[in-house]
Amino acid sequence: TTPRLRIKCSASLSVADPAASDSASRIGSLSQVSGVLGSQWGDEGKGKLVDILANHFDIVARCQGGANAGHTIYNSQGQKFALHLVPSGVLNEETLCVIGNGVVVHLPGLFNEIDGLEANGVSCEGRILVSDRAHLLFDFHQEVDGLREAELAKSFIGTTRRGIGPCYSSKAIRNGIRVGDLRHMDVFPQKLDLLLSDAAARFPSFKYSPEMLKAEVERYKRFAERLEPYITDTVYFMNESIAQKKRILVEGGQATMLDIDFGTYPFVTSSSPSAGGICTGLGIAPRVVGDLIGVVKAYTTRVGSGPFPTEILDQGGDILRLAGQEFGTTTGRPRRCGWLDIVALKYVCQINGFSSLNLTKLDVLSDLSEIQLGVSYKLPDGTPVKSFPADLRLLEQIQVEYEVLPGWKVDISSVRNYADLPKAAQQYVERIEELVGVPVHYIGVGPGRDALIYK
Ligand code: 2SA
Ligand code: GDP
Ligand code: MG
Repeated sequence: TTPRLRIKCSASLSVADPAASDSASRIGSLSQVSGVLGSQWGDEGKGKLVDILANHFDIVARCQGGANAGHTIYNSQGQKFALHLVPSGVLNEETLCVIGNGVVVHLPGLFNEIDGLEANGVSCEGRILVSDRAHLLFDFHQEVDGLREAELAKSFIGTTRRGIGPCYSSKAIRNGIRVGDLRHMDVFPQKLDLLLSDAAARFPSFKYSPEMLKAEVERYKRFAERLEPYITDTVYFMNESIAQKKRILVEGGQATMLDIDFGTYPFVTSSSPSAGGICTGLGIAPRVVGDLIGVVKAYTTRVGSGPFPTEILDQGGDILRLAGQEFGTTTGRPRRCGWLDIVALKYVCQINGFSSLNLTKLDVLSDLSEIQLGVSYKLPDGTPVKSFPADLRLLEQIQVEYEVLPGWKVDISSVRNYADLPKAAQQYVERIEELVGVPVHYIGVGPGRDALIYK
C-alpha cells in the first residue's frame, strides 16, 4: 500500500476567536521537525498534546520504547483510546504514523491495537509504517521480564512486565531479531532457537521445548505475512520526507527521568526517552530537529520503584491520585504522587534543550488551598545540592526545600484563555517559568482535546 501523504499548511486554523488565533500562531511557529517529550517520570499527558498537534503535521513518529507506553487520548466525540505502540497521531486520518528503528515491537500487541482501532472506526490501512530495523519483542521477553523482577525480590524495578528490558538486552548483546528478519523465514527458526535457548539456560523455570519453537515459528509466519505491507526502510523514508519539507512530530514515550543514561538508574526503562533518542531511534540528523516541547504535569507522579524526592507519603498523595485519576494506562497500577520538582525539571530541561513546556493537569490542583513547589535540594548537614544527583545513596538523604504558593480554589476546566485563569493559577505557572527558565506555551485543564490553553 502506498503511504498517504500530504504537505500540511501549518497556519490553516480559523482565527475567529482569540483562543483559535493563539493556537494558530503557537502551532504554526513550530519547526518542521518537532518533538514532544516527557519531562518527569512519564504519564505527563504526552499523548494528548501529540493528538492535538498531529493535525498540523504530516507524520507522527515514535523513536523509542514499546508497549510499556500508555498514551491516553480522546477524540472530538469524547471517545477514549489508550495507545501503546501506535503513535498518538492515528486519530487524525491525514497523519501518517511511523514506528522507528529504536522502538521494540511486540507484534501480537501491535495487531491487537490496530484491530481495536479499526473496530472503533479508525482506519489504519496504509497509515502505519514499521521500521525494518526495529527489534521484535517476543512473548518470551515478557516472561523473562517477570522472572527478572521476581529474582530482584524486594529491590524490583516495578517494570510494566512488557518485556522491554529483555528485548533491549537481546538487541545490545546482538542476538536480537529485527522486523526485517521476517523476510527471511528460512533462518528465522535458528535465530529464535538461539534466543529461547539463552533464556532457558539462564532461568531454570523457563520452559522451552522443540514444540514451543515450532508453534512460535508458525505463528510468526502468519505475522510476517500480515506485517509485510507495513515494513519500511523508515530511515530512508524519514530523510526523504524531511527533504520534501514534510512536517514531522516525534512522540516520546516514558520520560527523561526514566532514561537509561539520565534517569534514576537502575530504576529506569531501557531506552533513551530524551532528545538524543530522537536521532538514534529514527536515523535523522541532530541539525534537522527543531522545537522540543517538554510535557510537565503540574505535580509529579511516578509508577514503579525508585527515588522520588518530592513524593507525598501521607494522605495528600492519595488526594492527588484520586483527583488526577493517577493509575497506570498500561498496567492499572496506582501512581505515586508528589509536588512538582523544579530541581529535576531544570536538569531535564538542560538535557533536552526544550523550547517550550506544556504544563498539564493544572485543573487537578484546583481544590487545594496551598500548592508546594520543590525548589532546591540540600544534604542533612545543610550542604546545597546543585543538580539532580546520580548517586542513589545521596538521593535517599536529600532534603527538599519548598516554596508554598496559594491555591485558587475554583474550577478552571472550562477556561480557554490565559487571561481568564485565576490570578493564583497564573502566579503558579509564571513562577515555574521563572524558576526553570523555559516558557510555558500550553496549559492543560482537562483530558479532552479542547481543554488546552495557549499562552
Ligand atoms: P519498563 O517496563 O522496563 O519500561 O519499566 C521500567 C521503569 O519505567 C517505568 N515506565 C513507566 N512509567 C510510567 N508510565 C509508563 N507507561 C504506563 C502508563 C505505565 C503503567 O502510561 O501508565 O501502565 O503502569 C511507563 N512505562 C515504563 C516503569 O514504571 C519502571 O519504573
Ligand atoms: P502519557 O503517557 O504522557 O501520554 O500520559 P497518560 O495518558 O499515561 O496519562 C495522562 C492522563 O491524564 C490521561 O488519562 C490523560 O487523559 C489525562 N490528561 C492529560 N492532560 C490532562 C489535563 O490537562 N487535565 C486532566 N485532568 N487530565 C489530563
Ligand atoms: Mg502513560
